[in-house]
Amino acid sequence: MKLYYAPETCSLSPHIVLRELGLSFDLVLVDNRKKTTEDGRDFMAINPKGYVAVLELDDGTILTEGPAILLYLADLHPRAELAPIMGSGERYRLLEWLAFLNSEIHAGLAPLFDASLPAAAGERFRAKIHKRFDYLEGVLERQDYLMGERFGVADAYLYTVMNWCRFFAIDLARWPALSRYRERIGARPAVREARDAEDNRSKRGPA
Ligand SMILES: N[C@@H](CCC(=O)N[C@@H](CS)C(=O)NCC(=O)O)C(=O)O
Repeated sequence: MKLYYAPETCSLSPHIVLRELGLSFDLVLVDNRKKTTEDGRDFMAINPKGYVAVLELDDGTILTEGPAILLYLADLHPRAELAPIMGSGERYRLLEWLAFLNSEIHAGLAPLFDASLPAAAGERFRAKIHKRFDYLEGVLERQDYLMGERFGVADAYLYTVMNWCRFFAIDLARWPALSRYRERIGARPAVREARDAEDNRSKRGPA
């Protein structure tokens, strides 16, 4: 398998899950501005939507969209219990979380990367994100992980997008349970390995 990724982006979440599962995979660095891969290919030919994450299976099949990739990976090793099995009631709870993270947190934070965003619009996005974090704070005051007592794919996703807060001067200290959660997930060996690997490879820069 190959994971096409760009450092500090949402592709960190499937990267974490690949390592949590101990799967063998290659990382392919994408230059998101030039839309090229580190081995000189046209990234638009790999994902015409032009964004990471992309998972390429050994038979060449391309899978895009973070939530789909996360579920695909978790289902390769159901015994690791990073996602409830298909058909179970809990599976729908996980889908509920992935939809919330994708549409409310990921898509809620992403516009703040746009340097040309008018200040007033930025404030509206921030206010909405604050409300979503208030909600998450309430959940994480009662439980350690989004799905309850076990780490799972939704946690890899929330951890990844929450890390963007430092780029936008959103001080997580305002949400103590969320801050502790971020530290808890960040201390996992697979998470540290994924971050270190992206750091070291990106320092080399795209070829
Ligand atoms: N709907 C996609 C969005 C993926 C996405 O937003 N990728 C960003 C990085 S976090 C990206 O590569 N953006 C580059 C671009 O859109 O040009 C998903 O949920 O996976």
